Amino acid sequence: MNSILTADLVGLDKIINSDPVAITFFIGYMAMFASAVFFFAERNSVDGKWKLSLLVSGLITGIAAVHYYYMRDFYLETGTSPTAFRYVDWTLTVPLMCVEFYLLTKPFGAKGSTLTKLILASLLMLVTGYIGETSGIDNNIFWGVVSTVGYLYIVYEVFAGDVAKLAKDSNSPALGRAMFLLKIFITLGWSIYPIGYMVLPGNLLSGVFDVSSIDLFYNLADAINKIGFGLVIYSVAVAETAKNRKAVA
Ligand SMILES: *C/C=C(C)/C=C/C=C(C)/C=C/C1=C(C)CCCC1(C)C
Repeated sequence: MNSILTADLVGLDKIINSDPVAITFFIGYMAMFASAVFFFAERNSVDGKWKLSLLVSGLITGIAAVHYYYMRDFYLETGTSPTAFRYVDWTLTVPLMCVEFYLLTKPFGAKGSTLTKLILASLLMLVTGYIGETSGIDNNIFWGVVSTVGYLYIVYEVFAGDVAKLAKDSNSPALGRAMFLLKIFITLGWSIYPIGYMVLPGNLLSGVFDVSSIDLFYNLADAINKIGFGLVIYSVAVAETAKNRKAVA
């Protein structure tokens, strides 16, 4: 009887029987999809340079929506974590988030080399994180530490490196506000990922949480960082657009 159930029916069954991981894949997919539509549609209501920022937010959530569609199916079919899909998603969307940081500071003189450094650091973080998740119990702490070096470099750039210096010299209240929030996302929002990673067998939090909760951490963090950060940029864009239009009128 079970063999005739498609992934979708199995999925509905699991969701009805409240499998929290399945539920967050399902909600994550819907939320990413709706956010992408929202960011694309709202491009028309903001001024020039912000249109590109909203386009990038739409791409980030749109790419995530497609991956969540497949990750949800993979999880429902196999009951295991869709690690490879997860890292393909991040390898596309994290560099795009670096582009978001760059676009915020570009009007104040950010250089392409800053963007390159951020992207290289994020690739180091993700490639070594993937090796750690797939290389087994003995090595995941080592690769997690290497990955954290890439993460800490990005934190450094935003708090004390090029990005921070440009924001400081800009004297722009709007950028100041965006930077304040960006720092919260990078430190608190992004730190949820390494906590999820530490649930892996052999790592520091293994046994404290069920191993399937790794996907709960990642799904929660993705919603906060992809949708939440997109909304923050959106609110700054709307406020700046209104201010400019008032100044012109
Ligand atoms: C939209 C996706 C985002 C913002 C993903 C961010 C991912 C991280 C900040 C991952 C960080 C990791 C570490 C710092 C160490 C352990 C391995 C990772 C890859 C989970």
